[in-house]
Amino acid sequence: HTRRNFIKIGSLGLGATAIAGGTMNWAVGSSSKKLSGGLKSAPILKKVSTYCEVCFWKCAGWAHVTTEGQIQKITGNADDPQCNGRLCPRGTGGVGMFSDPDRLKTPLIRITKNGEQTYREASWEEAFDFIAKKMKEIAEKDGPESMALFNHGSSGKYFTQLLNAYGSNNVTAPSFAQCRGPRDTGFELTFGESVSSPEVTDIRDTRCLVLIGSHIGENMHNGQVQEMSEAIDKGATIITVDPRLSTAASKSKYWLPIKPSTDLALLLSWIHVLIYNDLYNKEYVAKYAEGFNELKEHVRSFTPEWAYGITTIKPEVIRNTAREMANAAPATIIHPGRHTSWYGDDVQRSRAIAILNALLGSWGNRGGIFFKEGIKVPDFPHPAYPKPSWSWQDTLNGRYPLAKESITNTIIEASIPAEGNTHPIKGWIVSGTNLIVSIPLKEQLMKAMQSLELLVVVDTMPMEITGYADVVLPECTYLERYDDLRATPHREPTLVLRMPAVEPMYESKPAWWIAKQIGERLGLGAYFNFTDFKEVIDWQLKQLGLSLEEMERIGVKKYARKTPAYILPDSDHKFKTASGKIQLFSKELEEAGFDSMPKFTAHAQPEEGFYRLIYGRAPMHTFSRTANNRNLVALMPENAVWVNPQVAELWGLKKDQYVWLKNQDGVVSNFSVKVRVTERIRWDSVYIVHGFGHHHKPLTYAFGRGVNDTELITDVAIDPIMGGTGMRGNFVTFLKDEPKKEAKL
Ligand code: MGD
Ligand code: SF4
Repeated sequence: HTRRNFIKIGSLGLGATAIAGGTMNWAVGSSSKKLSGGLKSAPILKKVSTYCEVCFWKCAGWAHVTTEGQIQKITGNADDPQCNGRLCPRGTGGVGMFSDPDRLKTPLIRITKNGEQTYREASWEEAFDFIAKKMKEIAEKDGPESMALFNHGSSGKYFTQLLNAYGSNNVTAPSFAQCRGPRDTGFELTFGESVSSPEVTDIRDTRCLVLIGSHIGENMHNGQVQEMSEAIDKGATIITVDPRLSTAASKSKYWLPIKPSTDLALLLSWIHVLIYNDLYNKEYVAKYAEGFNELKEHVRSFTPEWAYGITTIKPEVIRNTAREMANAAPATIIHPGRHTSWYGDDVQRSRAIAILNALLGSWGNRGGIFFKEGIKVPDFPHPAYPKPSWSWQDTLNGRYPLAKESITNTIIEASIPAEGNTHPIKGWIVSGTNLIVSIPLKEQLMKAMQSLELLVVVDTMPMEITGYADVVLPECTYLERYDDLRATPHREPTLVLRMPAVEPMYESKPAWWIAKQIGERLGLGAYFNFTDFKEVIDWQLKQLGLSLEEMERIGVKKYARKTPAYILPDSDHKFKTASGKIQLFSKELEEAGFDSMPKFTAHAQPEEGFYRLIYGRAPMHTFSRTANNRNLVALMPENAVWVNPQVAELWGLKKDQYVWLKNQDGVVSNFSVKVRVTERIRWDSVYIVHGFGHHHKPLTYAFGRGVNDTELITDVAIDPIMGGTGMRGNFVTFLKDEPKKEAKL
């Protein structure tokens, strides 16, 4: 018996009334001309300031609005140092998010009709009353701590405020345990702070950039890509470590096609060469680091010859690349990466990367890692939040002692009733994250969703996650709303305004409004003491001595730095660790019962006939959120599985043939995937781009295109230090004929 059957929103014939009520503003930006049938556009009336929400680089831009109220295109704001006036293909195609005909149009409430579960269209009032009633019941029965929020993107902020006001801080996002958590933890342990987002890597002025599995260029973080091509033009050496010839690898002086899962051995051997060949920055290390002697002893035996046997990278290549790094230092960056939850020992790999940067003197030097600076935007006044009696830390049950942010998977686990589950979660709000595609271990996720007393999903699109909700709330897209000022610290402090270019389509509403309305019904109106979010921004700008009118005109406000970006000569710089010194040897790890310095441990390798499943990004898509964007689907409609020619021959696979993938646990992909035969991938691995293989029919553009890597990730190696879910220990084989499958939904 399932409490919550999956409901296909599109099968309900909903939304007709709403469509008639809204204006259809089709995008006619350059990338969408083909699709929108060459619609003639009216003259441009105004340019409205926004920042992009297609990924979290948040490039500042202008929405060009015609006299007929259509968004004709989005362009970059030339004053924004994060994009320099140029958007990436996804940012340009962002209008497709707004004009998507499959958008959620009205609130929906799950009902049972003739014994079948279905949704009915509801008014906002009804939806809010439903949610408030359930949230009150949960607070009374189990305490407000039993509500959790899963969020990603700008909208999460308002629901976080709602939950905090209600009495819970069980707020979580996949961006920690499924993504940058291991990297941030590794760098915090070493330097006392993380490398942030956008990363504080000084790529523009670097002379040597080392990429370990970070595929800048395919992983399209705008400013970073621009800086990398600038660095290449200026003659920087690029060294790329990747089992696949990524775009970055193809632009590199050295491509090290490493055996997957062995990166830590290469890193340790580089540390060995720097120390034992006297190539490290002695002055910097003596002045700013502690634990050098322990490190030297620790890496004594990690010679390039040792690493060769593990990584398949030749000893002279390891020595030469170490020398290149040292020659360019301190203008050398061993890039910390971003999506780093790979093998379960990812904090230690990130530590090794941090240590290399330390030995080269990168942090605090031009062309290495700079100190960020930002503008502090004052908080809009609100009463103090109540103190919850327990929080996400309690869902760890003593595990992952160095987790600084909450872990999606332990919140999911706490949502499954079980003996000994002393901190049960009973309700979720899910905003801006398609958990079905982003969270590995699908069975656990399904069980949790079946157990909940309330599941509210706030989204712009009928993504898979919406089919499990009790209530679905249609949020308007970033082009139709105000949001917080962008104030993320980076090389130059900036403020960016996002305001609505057009009125929200259909019945959709901004998240700040949704959170406020729920709050008011829960008696928490004092926490949302404004009528329109515009008031909040106006107030904040005034505190900063600016005005909304000026920001509307300029979009981006740039400030001069007040603090130096690099360590000044003769300064007595203190790092943000407890002792003020870089931790080559980590006492904190030792005290928590972990290795104080990184060690290599071997990971499982594929059995015969199986290949390691590696995944990554494409420049036209972001996770699963763009998969139905018609502008971007036109550029890349589906993913393909990259297969080495040797393997293709062995299996008799031809270019463009469709195959199913089956993993080590017998899980078969939902759909078939096109074969791409290429020398650019090692024979022991296959590669697919993440975010495809949607099985929700209302996503008319995304449905059935390509495969979903997440459902093939059934073996997860959890990092004991911070709970990151290592997802790269899964192996697949090919099925050429359509497998018999049970319906999965
Ligand atoms: P998306 O898949 O892009 O990101 O995973 P998610 O956070 O789930 O889904 C975003 C959701 O937000 C979509 O449903 C979209 O329609 C909705 N949305 C878009 N704009 C708005 C808005 O303005 N408001 C609201 N309310 N909703 C909006 C990302 C996560 O996945 C991350 S960060 C990483 S790094 C991991 N990557 C990854 C991987 O590479 N491989 C595998 N197998 N799993 C992964 N999981 C992680
Ligand atoms: Fe948007 Fe591209 Fe910038 Fe990301 S990098 S914020 S998708 S323009």
